[in-house]
Amino acid sequence: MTPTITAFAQSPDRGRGLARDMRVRWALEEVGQVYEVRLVSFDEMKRPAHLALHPFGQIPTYEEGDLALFESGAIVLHIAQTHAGLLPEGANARARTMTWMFAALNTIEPPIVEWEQARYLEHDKPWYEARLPLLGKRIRGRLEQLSNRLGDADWLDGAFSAGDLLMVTVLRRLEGSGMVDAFSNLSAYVARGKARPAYQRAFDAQLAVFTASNG
Ligand code: GTB
Repeated sequence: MTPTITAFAQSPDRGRGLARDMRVRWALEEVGQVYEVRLVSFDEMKRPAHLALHPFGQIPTYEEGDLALFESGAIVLHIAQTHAGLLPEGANARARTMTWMFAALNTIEPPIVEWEQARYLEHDKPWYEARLPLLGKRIRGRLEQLSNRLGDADWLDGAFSAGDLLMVTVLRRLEGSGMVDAFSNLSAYVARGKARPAYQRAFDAQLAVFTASNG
C-alpha cells in the first residue's frame, strides 16, 4: 500500500528542506518506498480533518491503510522497522540505533529548537540579548560531545542508519549559523548524509513543492 505523508503547502523554509517532512521523505527514499504527499496549508492543519491525524495540528503525518501516525521520529522508526535498510541486524545493534534516534530528537534537537524559537519569537524581548548566547553555548556543548563521540567514523554506529538520518536532519537546522562548521568531523558527517542519492531525491521533491508555488 502506498503511504501518504503531509507536508507544508507553503513551507516557511522556502525549499531548504528544513521542515520535518524532509526526514520522512528521506527515510522513504532510502528504503525505496514510493509515497504520496498531501500538501496542507496552515489553516488546514488546524481543522478537524487534520487534527484527527495529528492532535497538535502539525506536519508531517503518515497514513498507510488504516494506520495513521504523527511525530517524525515515530514515522521514521516505523519505516525503518517495516523495510530493510535503516536498521541493522541484531537486537543490540538495533537498540543502539534507536538510542541514536532518541539522542538526535531528545538531546540534540531541543536546544536547537529553543535557540531558533528565541531568534524568531523573542528578538524584541528585553532578555533576548542575554539569552541567545546562553542558548548557543548549550548547543555548542552538545555538538562538542557529539563530535568527540563520532571521531573519524563515517556514521554514528557502524553503517548508515535511521539514527544518522535523524541526526543529519537535526544538525542541518544549524546551517548558516557556523556552529556545525566549527567541528570539521560534524560538517563532513552532514555532507556525507546530504550526498546520499536518497537524500537528494527527497530534497528535490520538497524543493519542487516550493518551486511550483513560487514560479
Ligand atoms: N515533534 C514533531 C515531529 O517531530 O514531527 C514536531 C512537528 C513540527 O514541529 N512540525 C512543524 C509544523 O507543523 C513543521 S517542521 N509547524 C506548524 C505549526 O505548528 O503550526 C518545523 C519547522 C518549521 C519551519 C522550518 N523552517 O522554516 O526552517 C523548520 C522546521
